[in-house]
Amino acid sequence: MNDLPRVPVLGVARLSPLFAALIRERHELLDRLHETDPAAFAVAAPGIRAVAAGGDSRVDAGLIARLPALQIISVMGVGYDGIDVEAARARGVVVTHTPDVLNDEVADLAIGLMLAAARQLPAADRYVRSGQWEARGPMPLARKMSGSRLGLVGMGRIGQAIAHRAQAFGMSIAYTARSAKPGLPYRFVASVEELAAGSDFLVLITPGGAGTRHLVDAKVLRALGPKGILVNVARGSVVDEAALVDALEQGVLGGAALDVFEDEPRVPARLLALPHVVVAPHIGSATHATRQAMADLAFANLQARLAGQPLLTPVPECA
Ligand code: 8YV
Repeated sequence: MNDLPRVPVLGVARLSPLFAALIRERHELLDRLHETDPAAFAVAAPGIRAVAAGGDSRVDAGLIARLPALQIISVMGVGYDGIDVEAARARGVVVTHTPDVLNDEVADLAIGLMLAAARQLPAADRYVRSGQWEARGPMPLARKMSGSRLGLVGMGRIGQAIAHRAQAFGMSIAYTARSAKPGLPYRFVASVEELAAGSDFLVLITPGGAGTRHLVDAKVLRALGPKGILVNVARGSVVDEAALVDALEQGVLGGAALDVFEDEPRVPARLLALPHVVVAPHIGSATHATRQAMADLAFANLQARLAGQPLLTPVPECA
């Protein structure tokens, strides 16, 4: 594939610099040209063969329609809910993503957020730094995680990696998914609300998109209850964020640890004002090693398509 000709590749918003660097070595990267210079984009569009995106990028039918020579939308991310896969498929454009290479990383973060929320680690850090330890003595007592009940919303590859880790904490594990996964040693529960009612931690690791929008609503949060902790490492769209803020403010829900939000990078001020909320800036896969592995896989998919070779990891709809 080293002898592939250089082609114009359109980069869309939230493209990783690691993926961008790989593209620049072999191709001409037009980074957000459709947004920054519409006149130049109109000239370049007929020649664009590939779109490079991130897991949280948007590529809609309108953009796809303006790219008549497009062959691939390569997403550096496992999630691709921002991509109009139907519009792409209808045009013979394949969509690829980067599953598996980030399973460990996202699962590690989920466990980290569970511990952070249960043991109040960010608050503990603030307690020492602000001098409160010296001034007031010991911090209020926290919650035990080991041996508690974990409910997983989603039992795909990352969900299974989280469950595997949770077993080492002696947690009892139940999950909900579209259907029960045969062969797994975890209890299947058909509804999210029922799962929440029987969980101390409700961890979300399900794809985003229309099918899961606001799956976690006021009723689910009430079922999780005043001692329950919500952890979201999936997509912000899975949770009704306004209902979450209300539930936390009113003590209907015990706490939350969130890596994703409905309108990233904006996080509601009311959420940030709550002491029993732990927040992170969408860092599920954000380590050097994992982001490089994702970039390498996204680039390999792009090159394979341009060379007419089999794709490594097409999204299921394009497989
Ligand atoms: C990153 C993600 O946001 O994989 C995903 O679906 O959300 C994340 O890993 C992103 O894709 C990095 O480019």
